[in-house]
Amino acid sequence: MLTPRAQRTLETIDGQTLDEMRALRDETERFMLRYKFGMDEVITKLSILREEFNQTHDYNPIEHISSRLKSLDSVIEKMARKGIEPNFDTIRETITDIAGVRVTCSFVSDAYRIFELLTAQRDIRVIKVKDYIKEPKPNGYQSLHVIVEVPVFLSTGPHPVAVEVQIRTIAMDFWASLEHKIYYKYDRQVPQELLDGLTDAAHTASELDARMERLHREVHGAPRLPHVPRDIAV
Ligand code: 0O2
Repeated sequence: MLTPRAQRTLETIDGQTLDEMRALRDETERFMLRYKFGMDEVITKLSILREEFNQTHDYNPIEHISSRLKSLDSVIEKMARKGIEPNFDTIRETITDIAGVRVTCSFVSDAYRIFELLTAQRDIRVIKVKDYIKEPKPNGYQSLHVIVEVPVFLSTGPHPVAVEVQIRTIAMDFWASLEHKIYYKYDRQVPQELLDGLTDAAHTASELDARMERLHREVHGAPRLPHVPRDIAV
């Protein structure tokens, strides 16, 4: 429902401007849809790996897969924060996390294995890797991030689409979701004591990951996972 002021503003818009607004809306929808398709492709790839592992190796390195498409508001906010030009080409080149997929694994070795299996696929192009497991952020955040490009085949031909994949353990994910909630609860002004507590908890989570993996190996032996052929044929 429009406010009276918005209604009056709308009435002052001439036909040509209205057509331009509609065209912009349609282009924005098409732009966002490509990210959804790219995201769906990556999810399918990961789901296939998960099912195959279950069937063939009787082992499941993936606990959970989730995804999200950045809202238009968040894209605009990031655009403003980065000071980039408001056009689709620049957004495509600069904002590479519009489509996001998160993979939660049981163990750290699984996170790296999934990373290798995904990025070895021939139709995947790795754009950027940020290994916050090897080098955690100062606040303690751990996760393996990779921006991949996948071809989305539309009626107009193939369109490369960037998708951010975050791969982490259950413990890392638990920490990150709590930290995220605290961050927003305090409107980014988190008291130092709480920040210190979070960093400490991140170390505990990391130790837990190491202990759980050691225990797992004691029971099951070193993981008997398949060799990753580079450049897996499609
Ligand atoms: P949301 O809501 O998850 O989308 P860049 O894109 O490279 O210019 P950016 O975005 O800082 O810079 O990249 P980075 O460091 O790879 O972080 C991207 C995403 O990782 C974030 O997206 C978060 O999801 C997650 N992340 C990074 N650092 C932290 C952290 O300290 N705590 C938590 N909880 N998550 C983190 P968004 O866009 O911030 O949020």
